[in-house]
Amino acid sequence: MSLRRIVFSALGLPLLSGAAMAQARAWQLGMQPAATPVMERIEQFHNELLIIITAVCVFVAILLIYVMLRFNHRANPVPSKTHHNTLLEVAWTLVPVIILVIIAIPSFRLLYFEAEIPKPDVTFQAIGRQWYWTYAFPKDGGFQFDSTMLKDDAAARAGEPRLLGVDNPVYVPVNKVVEVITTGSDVIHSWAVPAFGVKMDAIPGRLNHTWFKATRVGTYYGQCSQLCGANHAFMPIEVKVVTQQQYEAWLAQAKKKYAADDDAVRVASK
Ligand SMILES: [Cu+2]
Repeated sequence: MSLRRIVFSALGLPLLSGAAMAQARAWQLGMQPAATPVMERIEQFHNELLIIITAVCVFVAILLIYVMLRFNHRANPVPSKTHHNTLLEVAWTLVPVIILVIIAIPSFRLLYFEAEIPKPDVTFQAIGRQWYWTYAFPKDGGFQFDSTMLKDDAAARAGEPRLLGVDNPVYVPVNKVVEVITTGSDVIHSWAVPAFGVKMDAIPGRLNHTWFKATRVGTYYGQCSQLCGANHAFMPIEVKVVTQQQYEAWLAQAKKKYAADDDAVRVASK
């Protein structure tokens, strides 16, 4: 591994300048580069929290060191019998409350931003199964297909990362609001793509909604994030973010390729 790669990875910088390849990297510190407005805000909130936490830690450390030096047995042989100080007690109750409120306000703002789905341009379903994903496009053509992990040798041949590449990735257009409806067909799974800031449980008998708007063309990887059985670690997610024209071309061929596979979905979407 080159020094440049180690340094870039440690700083969390993408090595590729053009199309993004979003996946975990060796020596990575921090999160994958954000590729959606939601993830950008998560990252910003995370950084703001780090500042607050660091300030609190430094303050408490300074207090501790002061107490250890100023009031140890040698420096202060006769301790005072002071107890109760109303001002101090009110202060050390109120100040943490104020800090928590300062954290809560942007936190709730972010939660609402994630939860309120803008009008979607594209909607697909991600159906978790033991142990692969099925993607359904009930609005854009009424087809569905399975997306299973590539074996090591097939991944190497296809130039896909090991344990993350799939046979049939899901395609979405860039800069468009994509709504993802998740559900499970057997046990609880979770559809999660770190660079999108998306992690939504896929629960049998229930439809969960989430969304993302990828702002950069590229390939984004994720994994099932809910322990779902023996092959939980081997049902990766691969999302190709492409231009609108490329998406429409994919849609046209996907309709032909997959529509005949499942009559039930075709009927349900009519
Ligand atoms: Cu799973």
